[in-house]
Amino acid sequence: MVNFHVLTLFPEMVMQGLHTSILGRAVERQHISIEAVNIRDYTTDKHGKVDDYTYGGGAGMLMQAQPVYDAWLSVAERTASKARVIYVTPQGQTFHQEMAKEFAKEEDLIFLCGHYEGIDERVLEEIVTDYVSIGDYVLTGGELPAMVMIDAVARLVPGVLHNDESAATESFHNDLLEYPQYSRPEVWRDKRVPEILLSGNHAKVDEWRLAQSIERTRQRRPDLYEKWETRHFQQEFTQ
Ligand code: 9D3
Repeated sequence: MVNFHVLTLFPEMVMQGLHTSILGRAVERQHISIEAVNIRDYTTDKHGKVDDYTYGGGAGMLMQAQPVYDAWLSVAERTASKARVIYVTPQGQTFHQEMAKEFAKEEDLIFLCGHYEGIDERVLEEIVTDYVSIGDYVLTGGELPAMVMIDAVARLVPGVLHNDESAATESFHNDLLEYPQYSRPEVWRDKRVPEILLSGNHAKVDEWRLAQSIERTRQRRPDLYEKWETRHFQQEFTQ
């Protein structure tokens, strides 16, 4: 069970996006829970304002510390005090699968989504434990990155996936891209399904698929291929 809490100015976006398909089913079956906390609900400003100009000048507005801190407090009061707070920001470490595996071990995860030019540094120093980005391109806010991370973490929580869609078991194959796959018909626009796949020889099929994975990775993702090769030869010469 992982409880995801998202601090955001756009709670509907998060809730709509994360309750469809597999994650919707996982919420119903109580393998995960997802809550979006509207930061605006916690402002003490009588007009509902959550942003203001930056000290020192410069373009744009900044999210103020008070509503962010009080939104966080409302969650922190209900969770273990040490719950990680992930600030999704272009200035963070780039999210990757190993990080998803680590996050999947936590009971509660609090995602903080920024808007405008960012958030007052003082509240970040107080509450944030992890600064994480999803890659080097510019988006309009942190909601989509938070949703991407939640999707990647949630599918690793036991019970979320069915057995046949289960997160692949650990092996050196994990550093390789998947092999090409085919379904009916046997011939489509004069293109035949590779003969080996119709042979019924499972050992030969496995061998062919591995060779395809290796070649595809070498061509499309030379960076991954190098990683796999290193691991492959390490495994061969240890034991
Ligand atoms: C317009 C403000 N920019 C100043 C040069 C900085 C900026 C702040 C906030 C740019 C984009 C955003 C909104 N993006 C995110 O909050 C974000 C993000 C992203 O844009 N790309 C990849 N990962 C992430 S995680 C959060």
